[in-house]
Amino acid sequence: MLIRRPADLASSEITPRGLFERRRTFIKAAGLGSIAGAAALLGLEAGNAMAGSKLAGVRKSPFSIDEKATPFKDVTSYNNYYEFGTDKYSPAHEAHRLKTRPWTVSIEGLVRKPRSLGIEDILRLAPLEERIYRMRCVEGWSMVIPWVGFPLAALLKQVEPLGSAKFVEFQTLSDPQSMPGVKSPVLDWPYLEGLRLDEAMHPLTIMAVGLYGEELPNQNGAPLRLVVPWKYGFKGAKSIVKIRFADRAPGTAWMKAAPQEYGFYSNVNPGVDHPRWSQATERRIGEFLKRKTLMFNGYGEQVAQLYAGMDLKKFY
Ligand SMILES: Nc1nc2c(c(=O)[nH]1)N[C@H]1C(S)=C(S)[C@@H](COP(=O)(O)O)O[C@H]1N2
Ligand SMILES: [Mo]
Repeated sequence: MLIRRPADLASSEITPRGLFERRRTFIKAAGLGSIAGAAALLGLEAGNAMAGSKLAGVRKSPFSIDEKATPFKDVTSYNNYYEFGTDKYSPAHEAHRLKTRPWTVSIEGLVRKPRSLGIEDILRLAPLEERIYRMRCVEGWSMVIPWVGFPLAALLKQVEPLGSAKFVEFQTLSDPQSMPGVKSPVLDWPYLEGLRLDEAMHPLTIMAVGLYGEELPNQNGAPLRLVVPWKYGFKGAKSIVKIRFADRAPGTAWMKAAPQEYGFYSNVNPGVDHPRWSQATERRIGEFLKRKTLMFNGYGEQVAQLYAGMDLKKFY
C-alpha cells in the first residue's frame, strides 16, 4: 500500500480547508470589532470553550524534553479520534460538533469519596504546567507535543482511593448526536482505557487540558484527555467523562477489538513487534528519515522500575 506521508503535503492541504476559512472569517470579524460575531464563529454560542484561547499561569516543567515541537498545524490536523471518523483528517473537520461546556467528570468505584467534578473546578485543582512530551502512535508515527496539563494524581487524590483499588479505568464521551463515528462498529463504544494505579499516579502521567499554551482543540480531546508518554498513543483517552477505580484490570476498547494485537500495558517497546508490523522505528511527523524507537519512548529512566521483574513480551 502506498501512503502519502504528511511530510509530502503542502500546509494548505494539511490544514483542513474549513479551519482555514473559519480562521480567515474570524480575523475579519475581529478586525471589524465584532466580538459577538467572532465568538459565535468560534462556537461559543454552541456551548464550546473559546477554541484557541490562551491558558493563564502555565509553568514550565522539568519533565519537558528538549526536542523540536511538531508544528501546531500538524498536531491539530493529523489526529486519531475514531468517534469523528477513522481517517487522520476527519477529526479536524468534524470535531467542532463536540460540545465541551458544560462538562463533568464523574469519579467512582473503589473510592472513599465518589465525586462529580465540573471542568471549571478541575482546571483549578492544580497549577497548569507545560509538558513537552515525545508521543508515539502504535501505527509508527510520532510527534513532540507541548501539552498543558497537571498530574493525573492531583485529580485522583480528590476521591481518596481505597486500598483495594489497583487499577483505573477511563471512559470517554460517546454521543451519536455530535460524533458521526460512533454509528460505526469499528470499536465497542464508549472508548475505554485503563492504567495500573501506580502508572496512573506516576508524575509523568498527566491530564492535558491544552497544547501550545491554548485550550485543547476538540480534535485533540477537549476538554480533557489522558497523556501517558511512555505508552502508545491509544492509551491517551480523549474527552473523558468517567474515571472508575477497580481491583482488576479493566477491559479496553482496543483489547476488545483485537486482543492478539493490543495488550493492557501497551508500553512503547521497539523489541516487541505488533503482529502486523515492526515497532523498531518511527516516522516523526515532518521529518523524512525514520528514527529508532526508544524503549519506553525514551522515558525508561523514570518508568522502567514500574515493570521490574515483568516479562514485557508477555505483558505487552
Ligand atoms: N476517545 C478516543 N481517544 C483516543 C483515540 C480515539 O479514537 N478515541 N485515539 C487514540 C490514538 S490511537 C492516538 S495515537 C491518540 C492521538 O492523539 P492526538 O490526535 O492528540 O495526537 O489519541 C488516542 N485517544
Ligand atoms: Mo495511535
